[in-house]
Amino acid sequence: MMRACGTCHLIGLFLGVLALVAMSASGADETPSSQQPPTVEEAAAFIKSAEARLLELNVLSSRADWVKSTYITDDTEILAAKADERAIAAQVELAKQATRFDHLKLPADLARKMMLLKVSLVLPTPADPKASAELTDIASRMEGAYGKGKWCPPGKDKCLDIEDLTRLMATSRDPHELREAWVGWHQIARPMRKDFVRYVELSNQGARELGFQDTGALWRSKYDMPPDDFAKELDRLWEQVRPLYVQLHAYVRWKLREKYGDQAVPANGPLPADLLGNMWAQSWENIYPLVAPPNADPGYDLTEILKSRNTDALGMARFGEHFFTSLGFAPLPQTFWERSMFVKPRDREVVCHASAWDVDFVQDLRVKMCIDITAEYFSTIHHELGHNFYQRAYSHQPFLFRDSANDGFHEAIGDTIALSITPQYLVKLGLLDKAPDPSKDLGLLLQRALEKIAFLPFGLLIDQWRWKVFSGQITPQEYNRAWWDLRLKYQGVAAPAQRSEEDFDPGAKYHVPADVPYTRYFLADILQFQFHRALAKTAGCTEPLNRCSIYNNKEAGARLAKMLEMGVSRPWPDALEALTAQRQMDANAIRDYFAPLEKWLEEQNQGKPVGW
Ligand code: X8Z
Ligand code: ZN
Repeated sequence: MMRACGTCHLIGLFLGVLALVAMSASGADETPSSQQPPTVEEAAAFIKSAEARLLELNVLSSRADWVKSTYITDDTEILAAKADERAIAAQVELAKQATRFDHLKLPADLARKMMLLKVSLVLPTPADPKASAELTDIASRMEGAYGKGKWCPPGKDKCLDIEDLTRLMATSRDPHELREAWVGWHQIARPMRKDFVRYVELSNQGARELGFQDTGALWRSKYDMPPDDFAKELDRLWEQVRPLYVQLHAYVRWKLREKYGDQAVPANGPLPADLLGNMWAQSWENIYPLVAPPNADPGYDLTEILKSRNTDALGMARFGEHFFTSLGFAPLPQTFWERSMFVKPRDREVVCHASAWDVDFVQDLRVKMCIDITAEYFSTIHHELGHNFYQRAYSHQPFLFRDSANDGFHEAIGDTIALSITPQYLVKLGLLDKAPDPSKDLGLLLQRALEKIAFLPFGLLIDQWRWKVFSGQITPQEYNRAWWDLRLKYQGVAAPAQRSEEDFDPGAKYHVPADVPYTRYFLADILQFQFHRALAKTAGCTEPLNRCSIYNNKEAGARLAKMLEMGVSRPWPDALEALTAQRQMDANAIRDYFAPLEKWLEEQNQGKPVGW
């Protein structure tokens, strides 16, 4: 139903309790009053033809989007916008027609498909053709603007794109250089602000025509529970993990003070966003060398190993595929290797932000990435392949069920596999001679926490901002201030330079101009540890969770496949239960995984300020 990541706005399926009340009143139900009440047979025929029509239109828009994302020009942007508009308009029309069957008692599968059809748009276009075209044009243009974004340092002849800047943020320890790069990149978003304001207006209009209060309400309705309950569920999960985040934050703060000085990093305050090894301060693993525990360093660096073995981009993808085949999944199709984009082309603009595609919704699997040979990209390729293996696993489902149980599941699969990249696994692959002894686990845990625990508040806050923007609680005059308020509140991070409402810092993060909901990554961060714990148990691992790898374990593979094959045919708690025997999302798994580290952090932080 969707390309995972990237261009997910077409039909990001979502489930849940629906407020389509306004629909009939808005004239959506065009059934003449003289007509007989609809029958179950009519409902079945309606869904059958809807699925065929949506499949055809979405394949076409996938193809147009693929070309646009791998060759950004004015023409490809327009062609993609047109194809997207057609597919979305059809979906909107069908969603409105489906209300005709609202009062009919339907078999469970059919009822679920009706519900999915009605609630599945991420970018709801208004019925007015002019407004609809304007909205899809804007969406296409904003993603293109991000893809083309560059910072040209004054006095230098080379402009830097986000890949160059990602490398710089990851490796530079020069605070002046880091700040310049940070400020430079954030400038690319300023011109997007006007488009974004209009995008909010138009997509809200579309959401209201579908009976939702605004686009945020639409986005929250996709989780098999009332939207307000879902928001509360997020708060509950965040409260479960916050104490661990705060400990990590405090520890990193005093290490950064040691490195950059008391002036640069306040004792009790937020961390400067440019000193954390990542443009968005969303994960901090690149500053591991600055914070590594004494005597507990694992003593190897995967980036160095991959580079010294001359691993290339394709080789990285082969490692990822190999993990999945070791679990019993069939190898990727030949077309995957022929049609994917693994490296950044030299001669054209592309959207480098990694994404995974299933262009024909059956087996035309592809990734689109600009791979660098680093440990970070080693994880990312596993992340992307998780999407592809999920897509293929549910491809035998009817069209409306071809999606993940909820969007957090889609994001969690590849990451779950990446949790199995343990030193013992690297030894099996021949990448490492000897696994470090258990006394070094602390270093490995800290490395992982810098990636996974640091990410949690970031994963949450992007949509906390967008939901308020869609609801009007945050107005365009305060976009940027509200953004930094949330970054302070959740992450305890501050802008490294003066900001104003001339800036549009949210736009410097891919998923905002690309219209990709972000809460899914927060959910995935929690879910992947639940999945890992369950699969490790299936594989018979009795060691601490960070030492468990499901590599080569066919039982774990079969259990995973069973959940993936369900697609979105059942409410997500059913899918979760199939894998984990739990029906609730539960942050205890991630807390348990990091428990030894948490204890150590608390000891380290004794007598030091905690919080901001
Ligand atoms: O966007 C992604 C994936 C594609 S779905 C590379 N991620 C988020 C991000 O980069 O911000 C994965 C982790 C979070
Ligand atoms: Zn993803």
